[in-house]
Amino acid sequence: MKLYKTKQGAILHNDKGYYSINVEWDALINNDNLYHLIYLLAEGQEPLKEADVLTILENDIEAPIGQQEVWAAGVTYLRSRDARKEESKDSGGASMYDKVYDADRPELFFKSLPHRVAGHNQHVNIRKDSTWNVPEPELTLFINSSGNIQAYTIGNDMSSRSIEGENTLYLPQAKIYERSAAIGPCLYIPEKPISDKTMIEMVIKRSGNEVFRDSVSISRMKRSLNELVIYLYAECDFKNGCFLMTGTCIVPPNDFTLNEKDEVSISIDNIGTLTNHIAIRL
Ligand code: DO4
Ligand code: MG
Repeated sequence: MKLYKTKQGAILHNDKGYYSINVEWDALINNDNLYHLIYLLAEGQEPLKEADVLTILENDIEAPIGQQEVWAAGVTYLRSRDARKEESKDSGGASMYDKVYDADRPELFFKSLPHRVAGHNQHVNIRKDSTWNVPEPELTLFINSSGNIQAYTIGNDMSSRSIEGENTLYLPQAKIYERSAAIGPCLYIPEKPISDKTMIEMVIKRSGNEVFRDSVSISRMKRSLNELVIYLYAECDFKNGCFLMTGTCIVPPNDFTLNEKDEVSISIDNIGTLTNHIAIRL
């Protein structure tokens, strides 16, 4: 099942059609059995007219977030470790990435407050003081306040590789700024945890032409999703639940940097596609 947050409220899509769910977003999603709850809320309701819903989904989708914080895991794939070692070799930070890749404790960092998060078809920013900017396509978890993974979405962990590479202590500036995170287009709420055969694909277009495409399976992740959640929840309470981006395995070549107006589309099996346009703040 997919749950969309739109300007007209929450819309559920299951194999029988689209249904309107009339409950406040945070109260709705912070549930211990979200799959069964929304199944029950849709039961007995008339499905919405598909043509109307498709117009709403085309124009009015919001990021599927309320009051939640967004966190991120780093260096969870070999590809990310190697790219980071390369970018920080001149600043002396490279060995950090080997250490964290092999350590018991994962790298977890705060990524965003909800007001800085973009949704599907909205813009994300690159920093004016950064010369090397990339999107990071990441499977993203919605974990409820009890620490259970209830849903999955697509995340874009926008990153400045020039700032991160200059000094590892600059990580918060490389990662946290206005519209440096996107999530969406919906929450995917399966009955069982998603398969590790799930594929992530990213396509970048410039002036309508494809300039980058790559895809990977989440089975290449070094750590389990539950392990990341256990560390995140060890000493933090999240009263509305939280989102956790689980790290990237797709890194464009070193001579690639995003330009204003590029279009980034990230697709994950069963969830859909999150598209964002690249912008620079005035
Ligand atoms: O250590 C820096 C950030 C890592 C990251 O964002 C990732 O691996 O996805
Ligand atoms: Mg990342």
